[in-house]
Amino acid sequence: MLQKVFNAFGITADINTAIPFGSGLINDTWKINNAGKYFILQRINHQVFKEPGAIAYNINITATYLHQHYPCYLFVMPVKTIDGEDIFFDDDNGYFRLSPFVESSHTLDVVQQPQQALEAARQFGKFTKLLTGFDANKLKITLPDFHNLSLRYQQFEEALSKGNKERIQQSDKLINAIIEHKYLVEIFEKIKCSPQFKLRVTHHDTKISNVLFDENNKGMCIIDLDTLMPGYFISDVGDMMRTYLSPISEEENDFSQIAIRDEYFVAIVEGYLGQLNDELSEEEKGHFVYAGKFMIYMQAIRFIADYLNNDIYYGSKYEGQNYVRAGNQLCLLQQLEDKEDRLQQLVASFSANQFTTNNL
Ligand code: GN1
Ligand code: MG
Repeated sequence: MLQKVFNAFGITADINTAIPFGSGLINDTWKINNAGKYFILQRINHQVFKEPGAIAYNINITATYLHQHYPCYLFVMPVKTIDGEDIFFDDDNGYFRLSPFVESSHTLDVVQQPQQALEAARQFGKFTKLLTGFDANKLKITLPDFHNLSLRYQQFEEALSKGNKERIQQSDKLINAIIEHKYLVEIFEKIKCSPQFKLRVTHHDTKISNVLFDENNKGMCIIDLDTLMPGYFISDVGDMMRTYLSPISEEENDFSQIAIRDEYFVAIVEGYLGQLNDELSEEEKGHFVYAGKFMIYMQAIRFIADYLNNDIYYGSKYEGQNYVRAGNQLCLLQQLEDKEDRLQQLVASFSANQFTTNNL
């Protein structure tokens, strides 16, 4: 499968040098050693991203803007094919994109120190901040309604009426927990109508493995711009909370290990507001903890809906994997709710004492 792709990008290395890389659920990723130069090759999941050209378009227009206004900003630009295309399309195997592997960079799969969360939050905040002068509406929508919680809830209801009957019966506890938290959808509905909430350039997938770190463990830049779209800050802050706060991931089935680590929350606040404190409205900052609840809840809905629909989206490596993931996320949501007031106070006091840093 990869030989044609290698040829298209002018990679002369043996295709066996392509090593599967990372742990993403949607795209396939390989690391390639082409005569000592490293690249990251990705096959874009065309079932999910119906218009891969839109991803390339978004990358090109943001790169152009950043290059003009912030020439020192490290932006990992994909490599073109020999024919000058952004993406290689192969009838049999789909869409492929190649990026240089940034020398002396590394990625992390798990957040193990608050400092790593701080660096990551700073990088995601910085990216949105540098693009505040760029009209987010120029971006193409690569995944329609990706973080539209109202629609996700409807999809969950649809799964309840049309999904696997046996699984529906067996999931009643989780289903009820989702229904009991519907107030989170109502808050989202208000956000969508509020002039206090702005649509900005938003990454929409802020997990730690989408940040490049240098040898001194400083954040260098962010990667994986597939879901770069106009969005609300709650998407980026929320997914950081969802994936950095707990010591264990969405895959863990021993829920007793799930916890909200305050010091990681503080790191996210400091990193993100350190960049965007002046840009976010008071109303937005007042929803900082909501951001985490929003993303965790949405992920729980997506996992349980997928389970009820026989795992057609996320797939599963063992029976009940998406059920476990949904339960895990609901447990995390409960823990965040338990600490909500205190965490939101931390945001208020940080925000009041902090000015946005100018050290770009
Ligand atoms: C998917 O493929 P990956 O792991 O980067 C998903 C995210 C979810 C995540 C959960 C396009 O991301 O929204 O948060 O799984 N991406 C898409 O692990 O659906
Ligand atoms: Mg991704």
